Amino acid sequence: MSEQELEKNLTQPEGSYDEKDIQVLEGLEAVRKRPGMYIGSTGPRGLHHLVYEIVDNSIDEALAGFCTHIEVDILPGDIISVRDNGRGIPVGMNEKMGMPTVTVVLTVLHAGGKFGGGGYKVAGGLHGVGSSVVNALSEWLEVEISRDGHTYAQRFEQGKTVTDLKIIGDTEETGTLVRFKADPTVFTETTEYDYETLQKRLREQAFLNAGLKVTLTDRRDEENIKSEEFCYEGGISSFVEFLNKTRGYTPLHPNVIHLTTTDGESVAEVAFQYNDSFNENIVSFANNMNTVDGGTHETAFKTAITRILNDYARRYKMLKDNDKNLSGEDVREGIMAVVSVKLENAQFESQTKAKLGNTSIAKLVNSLLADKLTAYLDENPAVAKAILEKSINAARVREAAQRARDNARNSKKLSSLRMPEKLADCIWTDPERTELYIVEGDSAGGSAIQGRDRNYQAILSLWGKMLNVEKARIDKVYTNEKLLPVVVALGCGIGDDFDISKLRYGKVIIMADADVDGAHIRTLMLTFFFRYMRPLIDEGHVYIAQPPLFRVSKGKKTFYAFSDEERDQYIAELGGNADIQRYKGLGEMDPEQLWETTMDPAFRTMLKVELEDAQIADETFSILMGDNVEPRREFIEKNARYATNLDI
Ligand code: 28F
Repeated sequence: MSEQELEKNLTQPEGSYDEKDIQVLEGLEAVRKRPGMYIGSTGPRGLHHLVYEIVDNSIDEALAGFCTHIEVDILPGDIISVRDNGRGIPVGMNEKMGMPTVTVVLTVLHAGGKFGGGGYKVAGGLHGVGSSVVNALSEWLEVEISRDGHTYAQRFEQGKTVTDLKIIGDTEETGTLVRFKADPTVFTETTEYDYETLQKRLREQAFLNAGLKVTLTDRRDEENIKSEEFCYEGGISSFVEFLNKTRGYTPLHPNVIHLTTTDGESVAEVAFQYNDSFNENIVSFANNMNTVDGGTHETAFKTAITRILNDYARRYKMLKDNDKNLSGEDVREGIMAVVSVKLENAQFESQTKAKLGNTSIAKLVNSLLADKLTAYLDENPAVAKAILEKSINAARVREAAQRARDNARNSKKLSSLRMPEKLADCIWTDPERTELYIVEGDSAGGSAIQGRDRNYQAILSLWGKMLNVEKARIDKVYTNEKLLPVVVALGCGIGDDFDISKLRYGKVIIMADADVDGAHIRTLMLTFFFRYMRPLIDEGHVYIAQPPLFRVSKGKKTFYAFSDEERDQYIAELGGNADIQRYKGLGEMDPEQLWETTMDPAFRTMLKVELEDAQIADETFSILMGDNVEPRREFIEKNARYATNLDI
């Protein structure tokens, strides 16, 4: 399009406000009035969704086969820049709207937004509908289109067009560049991007789009620019390898099993590789969106793989005729799997739009596995053997755990009739009002028993050798001297037997020393709750007590400090030289001090344990508590910023 043509097209008689402009303004207003409807929230999640919406459009251009590289930059001031080398959003005049197509794409609110279960991006590249939403929620947004020998530019502020589309240069390149600054009056909590959050999402998109190159660069600190490139020819097979590697798992068979099939516009693709852990990890996607709550595709995968592995075990006499079938849980022990489906008119359930509802795709996943997994196992007997030996072993252990549970139940160990001798119970019995402090060691336990309010505070002193549940199986839990008392005291069972309605205390508070040993027991206890009593955490019953680190006193005045900074503040307030007592352990505090500083609800500060992202927790537990050292070292180097100056 020539300059003259462009000029001619853009001039609109002054003041000719017509229904098209009103449509644009009403759309903007709708988004700015209820942003949560379009991006989920205006908190950090919603802020990062702005980036995903723009990147998704580049991904669509890649799906259409025209884009091979997407560059995401975080610029100083938390300005986001996304560039793709696709065809470039068309700049021709859209007659109906009386403005260039690119302006329509960026300012007209399209029906069926992402959260309305928007359509599937078919190979033709039905581009996502999020650009106009991002534009509306940005303080400013600039777009540069390279195509037809020119580079065109246009600027918007809070979604309103503030410049005409104009040619700013000539180029042989093609592509789209979008730069935007999130509107701080909308994102009032924060407009600061989290590098790891973007890294996780962009890496995921690179895995899901084999061969697509995605780069992420953080330029916020000019002295320390960080850049990473994600490009995986192996697609979701590489994804499975990555997930096993980052959790420090050792694969049970050398190659990832990768199966795919298409039926018209629908695609079903699975990749999985078993590992030496006892955990089940299945990550599923529909149209490249992570279906955290699963859905028909994931359920179909689980059902099919259980049936096919049982069939194989029977056919090859690995299960005798009178053996019971392997359960879904047995078959999925140690599985690392990615299920990715693409379909038109994807229907998402659950308020977070993270559960796929289409039943048609279940048939496709089922037939994919029935045909191709069976064939694969027949052709790779060594792999089949490795997998089935693990599943059959898991079944044996499950049966042993069942027996241990039954025995435990029969021997009344688990029944609530007899509480552990180490439990100093409280008087009230209403879980809404009672608390259980789980305390490491008898001395701290003693102080807590004396210092507590016995009406509603029960104390369980832990003792004996702790079990690292990450490396153990469920039957070991029933016979572990440190964990069994916790299970009995809480009263709600573990694993499949867990029943939150039987919980005997409303708050379960882990109170351990502020040193490395305390951190260790805290992590082990949290791992135990995470693996065997997950609703306890999900429903917000688990807390971590925060004992003071220092006692600062001078004359009659005494303060308790919970950090180095607080200590120094108190010293200054007391005019310099004060007596400082550093608490090495809870046992050093007398009961009154322990009550005043750590147990009195009127004064104490406690951390409520919430699993913002179960996947991150799962990965963290596996790395920290698992067998392999390498991933743990990487994790600590990456995360433990103060590991060096721990004064042990
Ligand atoms: C950094 C963000 O948004 N890239 C995009 C394209 C390419 C086309 C397109 C987009 C309106 C409804 C047609 C070009 N040539 N990156 C991006 N690249 N949108 S968004 O078309 C949208 C038009 O459908 C494109 C031919 N067909 C499509």
